[in-house]
Amino acid sequence: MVLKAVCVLKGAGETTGTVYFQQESASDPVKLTGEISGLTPGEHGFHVHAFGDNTNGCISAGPHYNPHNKNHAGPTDEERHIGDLGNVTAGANNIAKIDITDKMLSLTGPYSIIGRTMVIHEKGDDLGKGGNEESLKTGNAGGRLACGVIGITQ
Ligand SMILES: [Cu+2]
Ligand SMILES: [Zn+2]
Repeated sequence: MVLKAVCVLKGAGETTGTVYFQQESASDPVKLTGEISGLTPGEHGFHVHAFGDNTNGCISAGPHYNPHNKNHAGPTDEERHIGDLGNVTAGANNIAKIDITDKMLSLTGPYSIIGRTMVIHEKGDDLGKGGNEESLKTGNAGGRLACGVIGITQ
C-alpha cells in the first residue's frame, strides 16, 4: 500500500510552501516533491524536527528529529539525524523546487515522521562540517523561516 503525506509550511514572513511525501512500502525510500517560495536565492537548510508542535511558531517543533542520538550531518551520510535532509536551493525567482528521495525517512513504523514538523531555514546547512559544536547539532542553518506539521493525506 502506498503511503502518502503532505506538509504546508508557513511562518511569520513571506516564506510558504507545500511538500508532498510518498513511499511505496515500509521498506522503500520516501520521495519528497513540491516547492517553497519567498526564499532568498541560494541554499536553505531543510529538516524534519522532532515535534508536531507550532504553539509558539516554528521554535516549538524542537530540535532535528534524532531518535538514535546521532550527530547532525548531511542526507548522504551514514551517521545523521533521521531528520537531516540537507539543503534546498532557491533560484532568482525565490522558489526552491523540492525533489528529494531519502532512504532514512519513513511514513510508517516506530520512527515515522507523521505528526512531526518540516522546517525551512534562513541559511544553508553546513551538513556537520562547519568545525564547531553547533554544526553537529543544527548545521548552523539559522532561523526558522517557515514550518508545518506532516499530515496523512489520501
Ligand atoms: Cu531545521
Ligand atoms: Zn540534524
